[in-house]
Amino acid sequence: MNSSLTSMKIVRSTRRLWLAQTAALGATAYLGSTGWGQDSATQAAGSKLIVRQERPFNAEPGLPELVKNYFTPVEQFYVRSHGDVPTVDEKTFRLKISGLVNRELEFSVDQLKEKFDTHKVAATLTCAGNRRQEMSAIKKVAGVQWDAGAIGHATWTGALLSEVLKAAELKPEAKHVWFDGLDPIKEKDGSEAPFGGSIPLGKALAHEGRDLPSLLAHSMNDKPLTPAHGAPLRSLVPGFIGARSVKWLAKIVVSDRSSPNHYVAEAYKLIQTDDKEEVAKAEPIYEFPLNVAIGLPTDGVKLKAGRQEISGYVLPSGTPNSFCQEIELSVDNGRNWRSVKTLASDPITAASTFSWRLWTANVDILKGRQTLIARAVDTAGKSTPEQGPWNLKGYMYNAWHRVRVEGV
Ligand SMILES: Nc1nc2c(c(=O)[nH]1)N[C@H]1C(S)=C(S)[C@@H](COP(=O)(O)O)O[C@H]1N2
Ligand SMILES: [Mo]
Repeated sequence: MNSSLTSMKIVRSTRRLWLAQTAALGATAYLGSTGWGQDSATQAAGSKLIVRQERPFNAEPGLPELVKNYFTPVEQFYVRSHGDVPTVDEKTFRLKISGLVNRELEFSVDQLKEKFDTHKVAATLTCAGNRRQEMSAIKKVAGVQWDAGAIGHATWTGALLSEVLKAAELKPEAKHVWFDGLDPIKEKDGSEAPFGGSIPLGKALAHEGRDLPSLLAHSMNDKPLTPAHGAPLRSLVPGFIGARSVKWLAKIVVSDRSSPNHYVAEAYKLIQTDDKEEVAKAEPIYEFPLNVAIGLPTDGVKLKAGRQEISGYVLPSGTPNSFCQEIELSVDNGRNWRSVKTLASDPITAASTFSWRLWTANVDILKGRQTLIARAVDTAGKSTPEQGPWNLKGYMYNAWHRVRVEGV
């Protein structure tokens, strides 16, 4: 393994001749949207998710199950979709790369596997709307009302985005990389557009040090992506909000600016009102923030007074070089705090920079009502705030996580 790479290189490709060929742009692989396709229905039936919205399908695991596994099984991995799962025929599917490149390229998934080295990265994916329920309790926020389960940790396997971009030969004006999915989303005005993401070029090319490489991933937890999670191909951008990891990825455009797609140019911004000027001025959200949550017990439960095991997750921020320094837990609504250790079994390596850690603590639950609180501090000096702050779309909520329980 090349030690400068923080991902694990699995396969060394020997076929390099393809660079001499220029790909011709062929027919689109999009076969239309069938809504509840058979695969997604089967997946939903076999899954262990709390459905927040049937259509489009949005679901998250129960928190006690979520915090049991360092690698989240796919049946327990949250699904966040803005439209229906598109039906994609892998035989005709092509990823096309265009824009500020000297060579427009196009690949089937098999060609991507043949022509580029295969890398595996462990990374946590989390929705910017994770914990929106709590922000909504401050002041109602529209959108999927997520508890703290719109997060999951997996391994992702595929080609390095940086290598694919290099093969396309970037022009000097290149500054951003756009991703377009194959799921057409109906806008209020009746028009249809695919879900899209966008990341700065620096992030797209990152492949060394503390910044993990972005992937064009075809597998999750060593199995081909399921339809709900973006089969046959998605971008996977470690450290960035889930919205930048575009599912059913069929088109990459290199540009001098960020994508004009609604989900970059308007949605996924921290705003207080939907005033057009305010929205236009705000920057798209990229990195996710430091976050900590209690998974067990859950809010509102009764549990036996006495010694109890509490467990949860902590997510470092997506800023390279900042790590979670301390998790603190209070069982008396914030009067007393104690430090909590993450599980030693969770690997803490360069290759897991943007990965969550799980933690447990044994605490004494008293008879009667009490509030458990978790908070965290990182090496960049950032801490999870006591409250809010609130924003119109309910993004990036990382305030102290409070769980009210009753000891009996
Ligand atoms: N094409 C497409 N990609 C998408 C989305 C989508 O609706 N369409 N949702 C995004 C959002 S907001 C998140 S949080 C993640 C969720 O990925 P998952 O469903 O695999 O957990 O996918 C992202 N990629
Ligand atoms: Mo999301």
